[in-house]
Amino acid sequence: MEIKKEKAKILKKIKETKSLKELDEVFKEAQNEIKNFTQKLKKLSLKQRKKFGKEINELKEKLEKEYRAKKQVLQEKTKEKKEFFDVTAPGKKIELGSFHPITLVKNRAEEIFQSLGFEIILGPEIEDEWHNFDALNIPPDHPARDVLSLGKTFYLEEKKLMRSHTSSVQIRYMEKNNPPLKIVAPGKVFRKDAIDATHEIEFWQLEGLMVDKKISVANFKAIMEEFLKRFFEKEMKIRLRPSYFPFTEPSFEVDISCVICGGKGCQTCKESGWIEAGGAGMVHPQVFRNCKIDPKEWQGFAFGMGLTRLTMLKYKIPDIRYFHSGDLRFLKQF
Ligand code: FA5
Repeated sequence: MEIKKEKAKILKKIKETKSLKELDEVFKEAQNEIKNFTQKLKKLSLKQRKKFGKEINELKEKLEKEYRAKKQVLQEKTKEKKEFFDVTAPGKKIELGSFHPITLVKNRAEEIFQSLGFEIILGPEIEDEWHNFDALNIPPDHPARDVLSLGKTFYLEEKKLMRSHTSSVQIRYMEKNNPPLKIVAPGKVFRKDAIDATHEIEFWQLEGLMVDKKISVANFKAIMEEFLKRFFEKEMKIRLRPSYFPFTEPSFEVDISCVICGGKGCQTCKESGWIEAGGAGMVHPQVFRNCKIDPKEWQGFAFGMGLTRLTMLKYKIPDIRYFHSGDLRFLKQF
């Protein structure tokens, strides 16, 4: 039996096939040929049967292997043909994202303060007690430092914490730099506040610090009014209310004339005509001493504005919870 000759013939044919249909035909033909060989085996002696039986099995295996391999090649080719690329078809529009409203406000605030000569400084979100509290003259028994449910600070392991305000950046900067200083530090802060329309547990603040030989509250008022005028693109009034922060003396809350009603009184400002924008004050002498700056020689103001609240005012967003909602209907408006 001329099995070897047949084998070479079959493999050559498979190699030459150009379509799946043709390949199947060659395969079937070869299978029939193998069947013929098997039938002829019966007539042979035991010794010959063993010899040719082995050869037939080898041929069968080889045929199947080659058939599968060629089939895959032909299938790939037809797939490629089907993937027709129409160069004249209009392109797919790539969906572009946009800046989050808080980022827009942060960028604008940075731009304005930079033009007023302030440097932008960033600090870490994970802080230690020294920079978030002690150096800011906040005593160990202050309610904000309470680790139990009364406190508003998120504590981590090894006395680390999520900063509860950006005032920690003031300390980091004053420790490393000598006055005169003029910086703003935007960033995220974290507090265990009950969430409602105006409170989140993660929100943005913008810290400001200006230290020089003769800095007064008048300088602060002028800078703040200029910033607000440019930010809201209209004349803004501010009002300083006496307040208390351990790291400033005197301290005050900064109110701005209501951007919704212009000061006449409305729902947003609870009919008062004023909206609270942040805290501020003259840097406490002890804070200067903690940073190795002589309070007899230097003085300055510091402020901490709620950037998230400022964003709500700028875009008239009635509820702070929209910011983290991930709702595209909200985000696509900016
Ligand atoms: C402070 O955090 C002080 N570090 C500010 C400061 C800096 C005072 C420098 C003096 C000198 P206060 O806790 O009031 O202050 O927060 C400042 C502003 O952050 C608030 O006026 C408000 O606009 C915003 N804010 C406070 N809590 C939340 C909250 N849960 N969600 C959103 N905004 C908040």
